[in-house]
Amino acid sequence: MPPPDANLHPSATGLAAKTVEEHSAEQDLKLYAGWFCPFVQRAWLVLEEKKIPYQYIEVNPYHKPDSLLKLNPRGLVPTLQYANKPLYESTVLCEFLEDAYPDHTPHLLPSDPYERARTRIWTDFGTSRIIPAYHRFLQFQPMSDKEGLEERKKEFLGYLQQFVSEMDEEGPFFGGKDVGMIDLIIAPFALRLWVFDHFKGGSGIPDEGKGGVMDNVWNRFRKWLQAIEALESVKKTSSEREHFVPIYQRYADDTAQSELAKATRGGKGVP
Ligand SMILES: N[C@@H](CCC(=O)N[C@@H](CS)C(=O)NCC(=O)O)C(=O)O
Repeated sequence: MPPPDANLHPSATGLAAKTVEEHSAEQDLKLYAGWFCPFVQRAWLVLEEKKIPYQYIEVNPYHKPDSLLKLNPRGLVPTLQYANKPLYESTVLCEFLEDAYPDHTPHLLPSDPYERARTRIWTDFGTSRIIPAYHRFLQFQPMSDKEGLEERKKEFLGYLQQFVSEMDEEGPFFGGKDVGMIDLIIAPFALRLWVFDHFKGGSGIPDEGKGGVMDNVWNRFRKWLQAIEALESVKKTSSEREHFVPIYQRYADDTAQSELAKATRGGKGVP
């Protein structure tokens, strides 16, 4: 059984490769990253949106070089080195960048305290409900258990609908016309929704006009996703799809499942 990184392309591709190159010079702020990782992309998007100077350092978190383990004993990406001190956990990093670089715009949290708190509630909902349900759906096996697969899909779509219902009516972003932290925290996972089409027979998100009573919600979701996909920061941190396929291949392979389950029980992160 191959390890999770057996087919891992070693570096970013496409526009992301150019961004990596532009950020290869030594800087005080260092992002230890894996090009493929949605948690990395959260912090990377914040760095790019706010134009904070940083050095991008590609590491393979499944091989955990000493340089990474010294900063983060769990050896996960993203890890930041700031003034020679370590920081990790993607949502913490995003908030930290907002706090530590107050002169860098755009500001990504609402200035109104109520809206700021409300954003945190729904960011937490994303992290504690949507993303775990997304992974349960993606990892579900065996594919022959149609009922089980349908249940996981329903769970994921239900949470996503709840989240979308909380968005500003006009948008296009969660809080209105400007992109915010909450958008950047959820975006990396939304940008990878195509993996469900590839490996799980579809995400279940209905095509335009096919959402029945939920059509408004799905239209709002589409508007949000289009705005996310159009962001320069998203383009500049996205690698070519073909290199993601081998990483997610193990989620399509029944025989890979028991090994994957073992790996994830051991606290291993999933891309
Ligand atoms: N909760 C962490 C998750 C980070 C994570 O799971 N990263 C994966 C790559 S996408 C990783 O480093 N995996 C290595 C491993 O599981 O040993 C965060 O939000 O930063």
